[in-house]
Amino acid sequence: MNSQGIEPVVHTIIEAIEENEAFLVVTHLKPDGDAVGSVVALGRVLRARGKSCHLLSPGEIPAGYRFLPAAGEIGESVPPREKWDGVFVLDTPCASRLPLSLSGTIPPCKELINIDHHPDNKIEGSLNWIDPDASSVGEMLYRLFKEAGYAVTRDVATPLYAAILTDTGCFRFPNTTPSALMAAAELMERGADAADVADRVYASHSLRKLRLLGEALGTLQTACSGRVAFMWVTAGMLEKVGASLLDADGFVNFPREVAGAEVGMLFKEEKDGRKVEVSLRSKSNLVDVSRVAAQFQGGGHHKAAGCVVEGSMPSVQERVVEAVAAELARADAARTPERRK
Ligand SMILES: [Mn+2]
Repeated sequence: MNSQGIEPVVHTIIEAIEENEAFLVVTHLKPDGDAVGSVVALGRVLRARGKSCHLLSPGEIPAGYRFLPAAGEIGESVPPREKWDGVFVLDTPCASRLPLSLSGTIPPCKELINIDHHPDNKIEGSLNWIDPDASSVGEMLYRLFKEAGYAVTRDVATPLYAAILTDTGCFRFPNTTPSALMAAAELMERGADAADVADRVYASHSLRKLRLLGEALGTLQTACSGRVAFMWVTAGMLEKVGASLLDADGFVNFPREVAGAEVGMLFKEEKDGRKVEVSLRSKSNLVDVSRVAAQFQGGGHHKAAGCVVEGSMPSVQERVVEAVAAELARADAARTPERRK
């Protein structure tokens, strides 16, 4: 596969890399494997091209992804500089998801290069490459590196592979496309060790994380005649097992795995007990959970979305379950208009 299907903006991004020297690479708060893997891979490629490059930490990196950056590879703050040549914003749909150290603003730069696969991306870069069909930003970067003829060495292939693996939920989610699998296979040929990455991400859980999962699974329940499944994590549970909210990363997949559930949700109570973070997953094409998240000023994709809702755990659950029920009813009505009365 060569230039076929490559968007023109990719060539402009490659030119922007070649013509400039100093880059900043940022991604979203509460980083996932795609965010961390993409930042690390791009940073390594830029440095291999002789560019100066600063990678900004998006906050605490979940344990499963900490093997991706080398010690000191990601900085905690932005070094003072009047103007960057290029700022890359990766996998970040809106400025409110930028690292807190940026206070919602992107530092001044010649080129703001926005690379994402969220369809609702609202960052206005000078160069915007948004591909909602891409499994992950990792897959997009791999395409870019190949198009540019940049060397994808093992230390680049591994974080890109991890990005694709995690954003496709171990190649199980609907974004597991032929091109995602082909990219993953090619990254293995370039040195990514699939079994090792899977072990580090999925089979290296701390005891406290698994104990927290035990607490959370105890709350699992269904609503809407089993079409919605959800569970929750409270501040009390975190205290009991000595865990943090980061340890609940990925728990939303358990309600999603309940047979018959079309929507899976996880409710996480914030420390002060005043807000609840809600993760929503849709298993069917029918229900678009980003529509529900948007009602609570959140966002995301058709099948994966999230929001933070003010209120106590029971009241937030009630409101969000109600909104999901309404969305199910709306989707049902849209599917079978002939049965509507
Ligand atoms: Mn992503």
